[in-house]
Amino acid sequence: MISAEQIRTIVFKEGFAACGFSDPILKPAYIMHFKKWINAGYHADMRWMERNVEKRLDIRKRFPWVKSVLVVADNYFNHFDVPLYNPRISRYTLGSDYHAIVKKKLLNILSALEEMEPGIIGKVYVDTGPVIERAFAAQAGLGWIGKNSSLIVNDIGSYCFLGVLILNIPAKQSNETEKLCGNCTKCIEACPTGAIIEPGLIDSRKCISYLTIEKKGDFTSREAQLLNNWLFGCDVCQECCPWNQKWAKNTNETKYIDRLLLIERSLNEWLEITEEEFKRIFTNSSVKLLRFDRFRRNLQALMSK
Ligand code: B12
Ligand code: SF4
Ligand code: SF4
Repeated sequence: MISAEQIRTIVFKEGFAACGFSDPILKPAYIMHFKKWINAGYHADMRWMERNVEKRLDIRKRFPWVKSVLVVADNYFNHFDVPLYNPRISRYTLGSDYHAIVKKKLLNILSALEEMEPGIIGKVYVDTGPVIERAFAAQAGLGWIGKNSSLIVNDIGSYCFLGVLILNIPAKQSNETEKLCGNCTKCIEACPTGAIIEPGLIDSRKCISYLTIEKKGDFTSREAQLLNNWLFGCDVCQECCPWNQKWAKNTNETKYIDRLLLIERSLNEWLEITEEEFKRIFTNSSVKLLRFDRFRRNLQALMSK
């Protein structure tokens, strides 16, 4: 039987910053938290979050063979000075599509495990699957969930992507780590739109990340006022976090920063971009789902401020 230590060695060889094992069963507090979020309508128009809720809350319903969940974190941080007047672009959108990058590395891990132990079954998810990744990451001891609802990985911070490998082999659940937010409320105070309703509970309808990337159709005049100069995504509740200021270090994965020069563009330069150029810049980027019409909508909102 492969040991957890052997798996960890393979994981770190793939370049991940942290990993851990979780039991497939989520603790009741995480289940309650999710139900509270969805029942309040905080998922906005992300209707896919309403589907398969029972399967999302209990992955054994979809994968009856599951015995453990390997959770990984991939650091995407890169230090840069924020140009003062340009439209802001969140760090996670400055590189190539993380879904593909993290997925490929997890599939490499699965292949290595299959070679070592025939009969292993695994299923990889990065972001888009019916899995509450942050809850598994916390259970797997990677870090703690901050009041901004991000998973803050010990010694790394929260600028990291998560991915899971659902496995049919048992592994002892790592210990959950101590929550280090303490009395700090910086993220709640810094959020420009008041989207952090209470610690860990985000109202997507007010969240700039949702509005700029996920929301379909036009903005209401109220929504257009909320962008606070963000063109794609929003990092305010991470930038203000003392743990990111202390721990964040540059990623070794150059693909996560291969569009870094985009932060240099002024609003006027963005406005000149044609649909063809837009496609060229953002093909295989993490914002590939953002269509040109939504990009133009975001720009219009920034112009109207
Ligand atoms: C829907 C979604 C969004 C929505 C809603 C975000 C939200 N906070 O719910 C929107 C579009 C707004 C969004 C924004 C962002 N997202 Co997003 N998103 C997701 C997605 C697909 C599902 C999240 C979800 O289930 N939300 C519902 C809520 C209730 O669940 P949750 O926040 O994950 O919280 C669970 C636990 O953390 C826990 N919990 C949290 N707080 C507390 C407090 C208490 C007291 C308790 C008991 C439990 C608890 O309970 C919850 C349920 O189990 C995940 C991928 C995935 N499949 O998990 C990525 C994911 C969470 N997003 C990610 C990222 C990077 C972002 C952004 C930083 C992008 C950006 N820069 O613009 C922002 C951050 C905004 C924010 N403050 O959360 C990463 C997070 C990485 C990390 N280190 O945490 C993920 C994991 C994608 C990935 N694979 O890397 N996102
Ligand atoms: S991503 Fe921005 S808008 Fe959303 S909760 Fe964080 S600070 Fe608020
Ligand atoms: S800013 Fe403060 S409260 Fe918010 S996540 Fe960071 S440590 Fe926690």
